Amino acid sequence: MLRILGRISSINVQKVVWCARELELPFERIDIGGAFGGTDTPAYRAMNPNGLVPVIDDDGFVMWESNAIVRYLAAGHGEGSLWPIPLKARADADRWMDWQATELGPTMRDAFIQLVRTAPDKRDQARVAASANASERLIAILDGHLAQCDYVTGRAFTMGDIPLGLQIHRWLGMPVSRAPHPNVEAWYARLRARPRAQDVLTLPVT
Ligand SMILES: N[C@@H](CCC(=O)N[C@@H](CS)C(=O)NCC(=O)O)C(=O)O
Repeated sequence: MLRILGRISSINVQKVVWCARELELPFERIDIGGAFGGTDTPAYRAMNPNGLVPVIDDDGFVMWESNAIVRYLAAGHGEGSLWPIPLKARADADRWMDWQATELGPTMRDAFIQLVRTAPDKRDQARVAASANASERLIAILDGHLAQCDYVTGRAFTMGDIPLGLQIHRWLGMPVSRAPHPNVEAWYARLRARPRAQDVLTLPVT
């Protein structure tokens, strides 16, 4: 059976859990990382030398890096659904996954760390403002894109929606002032209505 190693409070673990649920894959998740610890042991480092979560063990195939794991599971079990068959649709899903990992995620990180993981009296408001303002500019790009489609690659939900859906879940769960982005909000509501998103898109942002 698929084993997912990582605490569920991690956005990167949430991607893998949501993907596995969408694909109806049975899995076992083990709490590792954060307050649970366990990422410094030689056994864990042998699986992931970065000492980060998530890691999967799929019948002996060990893999780290969340978006790559989502692609692996989608390719193996979701051809024509999470894994679009037309090359251009798949490239489009890939593009939005990479944009989450390299642009929106890192841009939002400072605001998240300061507002959610730092005591109010220790917060660096300048970092919050810079991160939040830059995030707003990126979310406006996503909003413009979603004006033309229901999901990031078009009419159907794909793997491309998973990392970004969770990033926007984080944004909407943070105590930050936000500009309205009606197309992003409508898309997020569509994601939240998915039965297999229930256990992740309802998690508190911590
Ligand atoms: N690029 C990696 C990043 C993984 C990562 O940063 N994981 C964080 C949690 S979101 C982590 O392991 N933090 C340390 C911990 O939880 O102990 C991925 O997408 O899998």
